[in-house]
Amino acid sequence: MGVTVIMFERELLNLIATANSIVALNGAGVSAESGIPTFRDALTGLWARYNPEELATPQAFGKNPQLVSRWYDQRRCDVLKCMPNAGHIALARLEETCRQKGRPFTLITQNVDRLHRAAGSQNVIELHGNLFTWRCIDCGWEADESGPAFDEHPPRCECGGLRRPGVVWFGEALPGAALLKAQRASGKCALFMSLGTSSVVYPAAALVDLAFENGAKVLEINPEQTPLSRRAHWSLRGKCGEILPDLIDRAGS
Ligand code: BJW
Ligand code: ZN
Repeated sequence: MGVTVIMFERELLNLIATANSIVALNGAGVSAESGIPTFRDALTGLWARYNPEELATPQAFGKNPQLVSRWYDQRRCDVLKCMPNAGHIALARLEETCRQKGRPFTLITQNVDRLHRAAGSQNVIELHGNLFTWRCIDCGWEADESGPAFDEHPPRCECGGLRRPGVVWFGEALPGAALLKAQRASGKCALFMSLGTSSVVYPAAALVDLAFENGAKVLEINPEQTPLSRRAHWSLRGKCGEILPDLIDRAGS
């Protein structure tokens, strides 16, 4: 088994320990170590011949609602078997430490798996919705459905309309209040952490620009290079579940 040894700069540790406002923007890589495939990972089994970017659209749902509904139901069932990993837990701990010290900490996630809540994070901004909320495309019915798989795909609403997952597909607007909160926090933070995201999906990928404009320092953690890597003040190559706990421990947070 490989051992990741990362030397953290004192400035970064100090910033985590003292920054008066921290934002963490998370992507699928944060949940990878919980066993949840990243969004752009090759799909397996039945889904191997599909491109996730083509399934996550209103057009795909309109064209083949059964296929899209089955894909989301499969993912929902898979996620229910997964636990938060060390990265999720470290972020929940950092939030708690910041809360005790009266320092604002904002966790913004693009993930739809709700694992941050399961890890104990209290304030999570879900930019792309989540897999557990469903809504009717006709009457506006909306509910949390965390139970077993449905028999019918897509599930039918009492009004006769189709129910769809409460996630944000390509071409759809993000939830306005969540986006505004994320933009406000990003625009006034001192440290912006971009964790486990490919930084290619907008408007989430533009939040870091608000942080840069405000003079914030930017930390990225990702095993791969991304479009943000060259611009970040620190771009650490590795897994969030390995780097984050160590980083937060050493910062004394
Ligand atoms: C690890 C790791 C480990 C692995 N540790 N790291 C500006 C420019 C260009 C295009 C656009 C633009 N503005 C808007 C667009 C269009 C579009 C877009 O961004 N397209 C780009 C792809 C080009 N955006 C939209 O359509 C958005 N809507 C919009 O803009 O609406 C405008 C509008 C306004 C008013 C009215 C109407 C419309 C909506 C975007 C919605 C995104 N939805 C999805 C699906 C959610 C549901 C689902 O899960 O099925 O969200 S797409 C998908 O991408 C998902 C993710 O949340 C999101 C981000 O992906 P993420 O998290 O970065 O995952 P990956 O897989 O890409 O990367 C994982 C990373 O982890 C990798 O880098 C690995 O290396 C790393 N990793 N293991 C740390 N252990
Ligand atoms: Zn309905």
